[in-house]
Amino acid sequence: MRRNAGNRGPNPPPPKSRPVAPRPNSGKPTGVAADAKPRATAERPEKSPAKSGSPFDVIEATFVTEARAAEGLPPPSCVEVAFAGRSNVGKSTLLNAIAQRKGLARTSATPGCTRGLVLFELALRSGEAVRIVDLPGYGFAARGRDEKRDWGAMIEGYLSSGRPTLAGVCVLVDARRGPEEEERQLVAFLSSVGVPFVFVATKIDKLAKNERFAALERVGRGFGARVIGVSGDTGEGRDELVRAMLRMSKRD
Ligand SMILES: Nc1nc2c(ncn2[C@@H]2O[C@H](COP(=O)(O)OP(=O)(O)OP(=O)(O)O)[C@@H](O)[C@H]2O)c(=O)[nH]1
Ligand SMILES: [Mg+2]
Repeated sequence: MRRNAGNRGPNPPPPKSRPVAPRPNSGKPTGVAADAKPRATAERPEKSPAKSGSPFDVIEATFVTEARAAEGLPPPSCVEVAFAGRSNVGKSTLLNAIAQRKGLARTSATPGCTRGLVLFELALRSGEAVRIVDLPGYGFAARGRDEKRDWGAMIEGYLSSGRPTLAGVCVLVDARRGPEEEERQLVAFLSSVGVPFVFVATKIDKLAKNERFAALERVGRGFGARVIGVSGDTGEGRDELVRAMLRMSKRD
């Protein structure tokens, strides 16, 4: 798989990677925020009742595992696209929109809902399969220092693990905020480890139609990066994002 093929930002020194201690992986979800909405499907694949006929429709969505370190993930077998971004940016909600399943990934209004590397497998109507990885959010100050450090190590450990199936990362940025220091660091880190990425501007439904173009420009400014505007709530941008994910997964 060809690396360094995605959007490349400026290349300051990467954040230091710390060794990640492997933990036993029970295959069961762990560490869930108190108000998290339950995942509906657990290990059982959820069949799609809809028959819209788009090749990007998900006909089967399966929870694979939740791990606390890259070493706890199953052996690489199917292309993976990971979703990274600060807490509450809408990663898990977007994964549900991509999977066309409401309760697959846990979502919550309380930041810090996702606490491990949560892996799902999607089978598309086109016959393609892709795994999506829900990552814990970063930049949530109300978490304890130790927990933030562990999450940082977990995310960096996974992204720099050299997993051959990791095709790229969707870097989520709230369309109303634009990228901040954490996003710059993440992009620099991805560039330093040679993992392709695309920018995804979330919660686009919160902006009026005539504000969106400028908001997307603001998200990509300074990175020369492609930006896809999405709403996990309304599904806007979902097909365009799935196309971008498949493109990343076909690069070699
Ligand atoms: N209006 C709107 N709200 C959204 C959208 N996506 C997510 N939200 C809301 O934002 C909050 C956080 O959503 P999550 O999907 O749990 O965010 P997350 O990035 O996975 O958060 P962590 O797991 O804590 O990192 C929830 O209250 C969602 O309902 C969106 O596209 N539009
Ligand atoms: Mg989440």
